[in-house]
Amino acid sequence: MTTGTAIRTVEVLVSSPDRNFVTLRLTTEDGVVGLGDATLNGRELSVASYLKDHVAPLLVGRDAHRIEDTWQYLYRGAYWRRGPVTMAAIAAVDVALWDIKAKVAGLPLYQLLGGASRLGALAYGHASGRDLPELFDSIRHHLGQGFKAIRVQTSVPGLNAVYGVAAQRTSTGARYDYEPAQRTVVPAEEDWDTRSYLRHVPTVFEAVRNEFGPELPLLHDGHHRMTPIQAAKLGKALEPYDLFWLEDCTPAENQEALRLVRQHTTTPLAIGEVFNTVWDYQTIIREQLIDYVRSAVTHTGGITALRKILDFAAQYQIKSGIHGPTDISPVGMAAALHLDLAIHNFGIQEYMQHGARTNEVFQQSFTFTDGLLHPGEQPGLGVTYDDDAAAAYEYQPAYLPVNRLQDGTVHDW
Ligand code: EZ4
Ligand code: CO
Repeated sequence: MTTGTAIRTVEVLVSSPDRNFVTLRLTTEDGVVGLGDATLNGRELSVASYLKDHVAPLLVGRDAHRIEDTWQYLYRGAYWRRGPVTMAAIAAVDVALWDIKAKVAGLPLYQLLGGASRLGALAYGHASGRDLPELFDSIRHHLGQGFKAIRVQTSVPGLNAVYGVAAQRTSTGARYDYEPAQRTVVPAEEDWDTRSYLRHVPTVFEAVRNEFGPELPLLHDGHHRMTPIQAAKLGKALEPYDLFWLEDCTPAENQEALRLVRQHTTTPLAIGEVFNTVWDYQTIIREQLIDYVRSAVTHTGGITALRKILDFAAQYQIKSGIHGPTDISPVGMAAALHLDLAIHNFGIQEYMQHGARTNEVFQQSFTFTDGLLHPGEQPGLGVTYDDDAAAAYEYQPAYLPVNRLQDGTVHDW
């Protein structure tokens, strides 16, 4: 090792511009800076502590170039494997090391991952509405912004607040950007009824197809709420509307549940935003029970680990659909975009746009043109962190909602 690439400082930065973010900043003896995203929505400080208390002391003096070795050292070395907190912490280190390596090479990160396989990454945006007119407005708004694929979520008659519908929270003024975490000291509660949902959703997709025609790729997120047989029923009911994918139809910790869903429907399935290692995918990839891998770089141990999952998936013609909500920081999004550009089995990239305050803290070089995202040509990830801007936005407790059935039973959110 040349001493210049030894890690000199490790900083864990917590800021809350539009929402909470945990960012890892590594600096080498030569002064090269690498950023990693360690944000775990609603549990941010646990990852910050994991990094500060248990990882930072192990990194100082290590050669920043040894990415694979550092990954294995942190994963195997902890003895306690997997889990969202551990894997978000490892991801932050991994992405920061890739950022450093690419900067030392003087290349945008995607060049180190094999170079560009496409012009850019097809992105989908989040349209939503309480009723059809509001939903149609939101779809038109996204089409106007250049989106070529749209996720569709709506309210369900009889329910007060449903996952994915921005307009339910008009007080924030965030008309089109659905932001589930709320800055409250205890989680907000939402209500749920699967039968009402199953009756309503196909009527919404029928209306959207009638209005916008057969070409537009449409996606939908079931957000872990159905049993396998309910998911099978929904997939079947949505077949006439030719979805790009149905996401998280079941909680999917039980990978075998997908066998039942798969037997009944040809609607493509996407799963994995809450998964954190390849082991969560072992059965569903090998048995070809899904079509898209939904993991975020940030929650799956970084570029090193997600690349391996996607290479495994590629053997079964399963494609990527990397998670990209606003709780993935611009650093985590940039990492996703470099991977999207380089891999062969790219499917689609989720793109919820960050707010103005977030963009002030994280300066970015990505572009969004004709529906395609591109990470830009700056060496490394192409993201810088502005400490002065961040200083104005201190951490605020925030939680994802909790879901209850109408009789009060806690349900998957
Ligand atoms: O609810 O990232 O597909 N996107 C999603 C997200 C998740 C949030 C949870 O933190 O399901 O909106
Ligand atoms: Co989702």
